[in-house]
Amino acid sequence: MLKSGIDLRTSLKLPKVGKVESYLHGVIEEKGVAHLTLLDPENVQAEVMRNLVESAESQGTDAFLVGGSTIYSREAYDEAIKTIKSSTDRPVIIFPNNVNAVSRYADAIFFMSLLNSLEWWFILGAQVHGAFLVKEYGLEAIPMGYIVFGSESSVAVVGRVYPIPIHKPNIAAAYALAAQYLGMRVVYLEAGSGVPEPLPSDLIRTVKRVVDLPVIVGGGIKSREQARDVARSGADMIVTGTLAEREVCSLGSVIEGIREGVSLRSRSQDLSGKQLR
Ligand code: 1GP
Repeated sequence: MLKSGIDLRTSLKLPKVGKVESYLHGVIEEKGVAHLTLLDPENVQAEVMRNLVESAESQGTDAFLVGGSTIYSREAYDEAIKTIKSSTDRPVIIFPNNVNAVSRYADAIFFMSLLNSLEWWFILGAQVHGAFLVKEYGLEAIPMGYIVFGSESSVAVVGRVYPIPIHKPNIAAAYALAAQYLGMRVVYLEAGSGVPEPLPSDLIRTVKRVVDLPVIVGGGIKSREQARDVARSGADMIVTGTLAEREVCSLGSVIEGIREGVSLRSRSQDLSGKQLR
C-alpha cells in the first residue's frame, strides 16, 4: 500500500501462456515430441492446400505452421491461412518471415527473433513494426529465439545470417541460453528448408542439456530414420515442410520415426532421468 492509500498491487498484469502454447506443452508431455507441419503458401497451390492439410492431420500431425522466407502477399497469405483453418481443428501458427506475415486468421504467431542475423531488422525491427498488429488482431504471441545454421538456405540468405557452425554445439547452446535468459519461451534450431541433412544429434543434445526451454528442430528431415534420430536426440518439436509439400503421404512414416525416437530416448535414460549415453 502506498502512502497515498492507492494499492497498485492488483495492476500488475504479467503475460500469460496462451491456449496454443499450452496445447503444445500438453502434446509434448503426452507424446514426447510434437510434430509440426510447415506449409509455405508460395509452394502450395490453393486447390491442393485443403487435401494436404487433411492428409497431414489424418497421419497424426499436431499443428500447422504457415510461412516461408520470401512471402510478400498479405492477401495470398490470409487466404492460405483461412483455407488451412477451415480444413483442420489443429492450431495454425504463423511462422513469419516479415511484417507482411501477420494475419488475423491464425491462432497464434511465433513472435521470433532471428538471433544470429547481422541485421537489426530481423532481430528486433520487424518485431517492433508488427507488435501493434499482433495486439490488434488478438493473436497469441509465443516468444521464440530462432537460430539458423549453415549459409546456403533461403532463410540464411534472406535473413542475413551469420552462420553458426553445426559442429560447434556450445556456440549454439550459448545462443539458446541467451534466448532463455531474455525471456523467450521456445528455441528453434533451423537447418534451413530443403537442406540435404538435418542438424546433427550432438548439437541437439548439447542445446537440450543446457536450456530448460522446449526446443524445435527443423530443416532437411525427410525420412523415418532422420526423424527418429532427431527425436532421440531430445527435440521437443519437429518440423517438416518440404516433405509435406512434395510427398504428404510420407508424413506418417516420419511421425512413426518420431515415436520410435521417443521410445529409444526413454530406454536410454536411467530411473533418475539421467541420460546414459
Ligand atoms: C524450414 O525447418 C523448416 O523452416 C522445415 O524444413 O522444408 O526441410 O522440412 P524442411
